[in-house]
Amino acid sequence: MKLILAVIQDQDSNKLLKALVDHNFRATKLASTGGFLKSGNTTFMIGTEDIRVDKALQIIKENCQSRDQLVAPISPMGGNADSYVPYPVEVEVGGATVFVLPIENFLQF
Ligand code: 2BA
Repeated sequence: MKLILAVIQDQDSNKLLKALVDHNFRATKLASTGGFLKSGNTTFMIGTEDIRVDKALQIIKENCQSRDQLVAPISPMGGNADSYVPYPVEVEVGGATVFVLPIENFLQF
């Protein structure tokens, strides 16, 4: 069994959740925050059998798209000086950042 952790953009989360449930995957949706943009994103936890991992990855790939996002200058008053960016920068935020982890035990009580 594997645990898939997928960090995706909020805009894709409902579509992805529906597609996963339609394909009989069990998933948990968590509200998360990206360390770089410091804005909200969504993390999915999907526990599944090894043989279904590729199907889950395919569904994630098909339902999550990358987008360019403009990062506004951050006031040095609002954050620490290390992260101060004096001008707007555009970053491409990926459709999904995915980790596949082995599961030692899966228990439900
Ligand atoms: P954020 O950390 O908010 O990063 C958003 C996007 O900003 C990234 O998109 C990347 O294009 C850019 N970025 C991140 N760190 C950067 C840096 N030090 N310098 C320049 N640009 C930088 P993605 O790479 O597609 O990542 C999207 C989100 O996935 C991230 O949001 C973070 O929440 C998560 N993520 C990405 N890599 C991760 C990792 N190795 N571990 C844990 N979470 C990760």
